[in-house]
Amino acid sequence: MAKRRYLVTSGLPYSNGRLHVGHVAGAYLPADTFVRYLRARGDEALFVCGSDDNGVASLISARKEGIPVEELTAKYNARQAKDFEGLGIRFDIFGGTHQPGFTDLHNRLSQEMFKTIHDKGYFTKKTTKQLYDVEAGQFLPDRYVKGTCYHKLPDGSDCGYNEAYGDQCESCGHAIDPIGLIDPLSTITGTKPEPRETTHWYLRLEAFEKRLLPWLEGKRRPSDGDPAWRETVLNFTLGQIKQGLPERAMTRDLDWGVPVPLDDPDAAGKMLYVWFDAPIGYVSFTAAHCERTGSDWSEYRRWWKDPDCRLVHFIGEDNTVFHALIWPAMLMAEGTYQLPRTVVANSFLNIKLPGQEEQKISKSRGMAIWVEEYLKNLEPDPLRYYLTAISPETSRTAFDIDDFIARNNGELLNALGNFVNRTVTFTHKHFDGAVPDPGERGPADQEHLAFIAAQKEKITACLDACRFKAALSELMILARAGNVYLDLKKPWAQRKEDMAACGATMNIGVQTVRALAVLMAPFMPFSAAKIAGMLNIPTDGEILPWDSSTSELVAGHPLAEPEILFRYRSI
Ligand code: B3M
Ligand code: ZN
Repeated sequence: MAKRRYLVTSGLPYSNGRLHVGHVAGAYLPADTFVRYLRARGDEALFVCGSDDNGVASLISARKEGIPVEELTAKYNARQAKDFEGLGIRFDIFGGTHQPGFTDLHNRLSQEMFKTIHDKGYFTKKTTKQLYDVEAGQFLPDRYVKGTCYHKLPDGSDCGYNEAYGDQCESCGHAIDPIGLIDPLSTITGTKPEPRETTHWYLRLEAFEKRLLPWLEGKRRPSDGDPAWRETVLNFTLGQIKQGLPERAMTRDLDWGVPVPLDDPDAAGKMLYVWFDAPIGYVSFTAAHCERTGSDWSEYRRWWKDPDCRLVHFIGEDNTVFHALIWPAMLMAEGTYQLPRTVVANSFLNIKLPGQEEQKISKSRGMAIWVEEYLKNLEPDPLRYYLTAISPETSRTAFDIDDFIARNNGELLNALGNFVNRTVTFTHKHFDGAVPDPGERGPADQEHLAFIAAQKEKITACLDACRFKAALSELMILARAGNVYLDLKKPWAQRKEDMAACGATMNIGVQTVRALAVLMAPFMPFSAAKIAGMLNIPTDGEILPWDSSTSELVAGHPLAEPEILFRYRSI
């Protein structure tokens, strides 16, 4: 297959907190797995991420922690980068929309895009009343206002829920216009905000409905080898377009962010909406990467504007509207960029502690499994394995501690680790640590080799379709088949009667281990590298070429000493 070129992004984490397993399962691990697979296949891929520093969420957290917002975002940017490193999630660049060394380029590219869209007439300038917190000295973003819901229920009575947020009422489910809330309160200062007039620039999304609709419809069956988009993403976005896309304000009254680049007194002191500049982070970090690797920053065009490059976004499902509607509309409005080829969205992860009900992850209730904590005690691969095995690809799933331990012991240790270990150990003990002669292969041997090839094809097809959970399950079928094959051939008995037959069995055992090492590398890179070490096979950098999964190690090839792959765990 001809070499392809991909730009892969993971949703930019807000730099106002630590990462938990839900984040990892949503936007980061599947993207890393995909990139590793592409590279193993021989494709060119650039993997870009960085923190989402601007916007009000960082300001509020900085206020809570009592530190300047620059310090807060730098702190969490560094901690998140370390978490990713520890999990083997290897971006080519991890930038930040307001990190030293990135801000200038980021602001310039963001402002350029805003200007272009503005000059093409896709913004409406509008003055409206919004809630202003006098004590905090700022307009209140929707999420930072609470009050009593003003909606009527179907039976005509008032909803009256008094904890409704400025964007949505969690009791009756209706969208809320904060200005209509009864007895509004600022969640920042607890004071009553007052309505004040303010001017903003609204992106006219309706102008793109006619282009977005067929573009998204086409993602049910894309051409050119791209995967079909998930139903959840398509149903949601197409539904939104059918309802009509309202215009959305792309500027904010804030003193932290990317300044609005207009020569208009009404724009003074305003910033771009964080969801306007955040996706441009993907572009500005690409440019920063080009600059840092010796070419010119403007080389980002090769990744963003050349139709040969495939842009793939991995995100959490709550970011769907921004990546599959608003961002493509921004790109259409700007006019010189490629549109995303694929948007892969995952649902959320719940948590189930032993003996307790399944719960939503919640920072405030302390209900989360933090990556930092996990990595203090445990290796990355079992987490990568588990999060892929339960991946919330089509709906919410739960991180169940008992299940995590059961799968570690039952699947990684007993099935995969045990197969690799018994094969390498036996070969050391009885064949001087060299791949035995294949001898004459019988039907069971041929069948097993054909099975390896068939599993490789299945795993490949699943990965091409971004169905990571299914791909991993096919991998484990191969690991179990390895054990079944050895149990059937009984090399420990063969050894006593027919050393050549025993060698033929172990030869196939070793070929299976090799296939597993290559095919598991995108999922569990650390363990794959260990197995590659035991098999003494060369890696191209960290890469085990995908097709080497079915090319045989020759008789006489020396193996290295076995190593422990996975450890038994209990609570
Ligand atoms: N910062 C992540 C979130 O909503 C958000 C992603 C931005 S991607 C351009 O949790
Ligand atoms: Zn309500």
